[in-house]
Amino acid sequence: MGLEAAEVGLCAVLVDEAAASSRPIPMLTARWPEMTLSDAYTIQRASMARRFERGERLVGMKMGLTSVAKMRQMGVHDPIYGHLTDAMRLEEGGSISRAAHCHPRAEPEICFLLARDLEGPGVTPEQALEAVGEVFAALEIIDSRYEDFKFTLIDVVADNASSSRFVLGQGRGLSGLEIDDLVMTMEINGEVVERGSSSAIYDHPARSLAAQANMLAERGERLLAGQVVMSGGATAAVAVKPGDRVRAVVEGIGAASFFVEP
Ligand code: OOG
Ligand code: MG
Repeated sequence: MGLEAAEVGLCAVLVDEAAASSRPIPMLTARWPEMTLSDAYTIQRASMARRFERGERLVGMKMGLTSVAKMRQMGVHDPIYGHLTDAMRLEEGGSISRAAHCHPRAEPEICFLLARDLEGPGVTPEQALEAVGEVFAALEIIDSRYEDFKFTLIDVVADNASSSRFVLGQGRGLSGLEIDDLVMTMEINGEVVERGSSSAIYDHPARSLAAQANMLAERGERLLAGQVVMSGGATAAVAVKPGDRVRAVVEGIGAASFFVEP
């Protein structure tokens, strides 16, 4: 049992309009308790289709809830994915407006740029790494469209995994770099607010990338050369406020930063 096509369409409008207006909405499952996880991914795609109609372009994907820190913080214990568009990309050092968000939070991540297509099922972390052109220290700005930043697994999937913006630092190749246990920190206004290791990202960020390819295969889709994939927050996310300068540093890779307009 799941939702009718018209209900899927309505849910896509609700999350899309909540994002566009920065006005949080009640969880969709409160109104549609029969919604399935498959419905939620269909809603996610329908909401993305609305963005594409407005001229946004798909530039990649993101994994979420791949670390224990994030699962604990959100009370949701299964990895999920979302879509990233060109409009979500913030240039390194760029600024966001607090008013354009519901309740923004930042989290330190590692991002991959694919040099080759990656198609599941059955992609291993080793195969995933072979498709990578560059890695980046990254920050994700998540902004759940649900009231109080509270959701179930199904709700957060329908809401494109809380995706709002993402920032990439300088990229580098993988040669001479092991990414399984790099120190990752997040600073706000020069103070370290979170510290972790890249091993927190699904045991290994490459395992997250492989999982992204394998999850897409369930819908007959694949990752394409030129796309980016955010592997998931290594630590809990932290709320940001006007005037904050946020910076993530990943050992051996680099740093990414953004600013919240005062
Ligand atoms: C869901 C998205 C999680 C991550 O990196 O774990 C995510 C959320 O926490 O709102 O992006
Ligand atoms: Mg994230």
